[in-house]
Amino acid sequence: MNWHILGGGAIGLLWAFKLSQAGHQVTVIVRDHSAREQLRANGLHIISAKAKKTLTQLRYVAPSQAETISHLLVTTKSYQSVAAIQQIQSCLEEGAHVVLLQNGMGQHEEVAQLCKQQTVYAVTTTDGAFKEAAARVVWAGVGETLIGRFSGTSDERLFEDIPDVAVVDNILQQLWCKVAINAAINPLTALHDCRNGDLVRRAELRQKMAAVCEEVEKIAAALAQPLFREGLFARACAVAQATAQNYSSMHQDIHHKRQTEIEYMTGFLCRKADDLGLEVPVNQYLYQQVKCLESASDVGQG
Ligand code: KPL
Repeated sequence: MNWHILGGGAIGLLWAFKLSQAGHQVTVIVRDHSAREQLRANGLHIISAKAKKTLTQLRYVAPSQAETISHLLVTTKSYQSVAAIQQIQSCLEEGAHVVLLQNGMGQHEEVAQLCKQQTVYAVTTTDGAFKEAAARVVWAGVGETLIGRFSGTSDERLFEDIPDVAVVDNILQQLWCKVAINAAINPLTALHDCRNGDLVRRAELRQKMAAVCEEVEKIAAALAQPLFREGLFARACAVAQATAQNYSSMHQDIHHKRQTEIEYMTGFLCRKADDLGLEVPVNQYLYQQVKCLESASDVGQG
């Protein structure tokens, strides 16, 4: 297949590597001129526990240089999805496959509205990767990736040739579980400037996380959306414990003065609560506080 990847971050470049290893042709659409030039000049370096590889056969283009697109993988931040797709929309074939591999919820509906002629898929992953430089990606943790159709009619099965990927029928359920965990962990770590593990270790933060989880479960229950059998709080504690030394993605965004994905995590859940007429004061408060942190640190917009 001929894949285009929108977003030259760590996950986008990691997937450029995975798809190309599986024999696909890959073009990465990179907005930033200097990152694009470095990738073209030096190739892409992927460093994992097992191996170091340099890929020189990938193509890197600016959004304005994209050609016809049949398979598009979107790995931008959730809040950039619509604007990024709009930039290349005239290149998207009718019937193309648009795959969203991102944190958060809410952007899938927005993209489905934008891509009515295409089939939209959603993906969640627990792969861990970070960029050491524009053309160097460290694949820190090999995780599991789940993909499922979100809208459209195609029954083409994607990623079957990529290791550690499962095709699922219930991708919405997976997205809900992920967003619930993110809502439990990310805002609290950003506001209290702490590591994930502190949410379990410090009694006052543990209590706050319990309150967040209770509200999120109330929203999910009102939508008949099952979450975790053991309960959201128990699962959130287990995830915070398993990633105790990490700073959450929202903590890192605030630390680096970047826009956060709050609109597509807690914001998404608060909007659902609002539609249902449910009060979720703890989540509303965290949402407002993270927005305040973003404006106080004068974040860059995408
Ligand atoms: O996905 C995460 C994130 O940081 O966005 C968690 C699971 C909270 C791990 O840090």
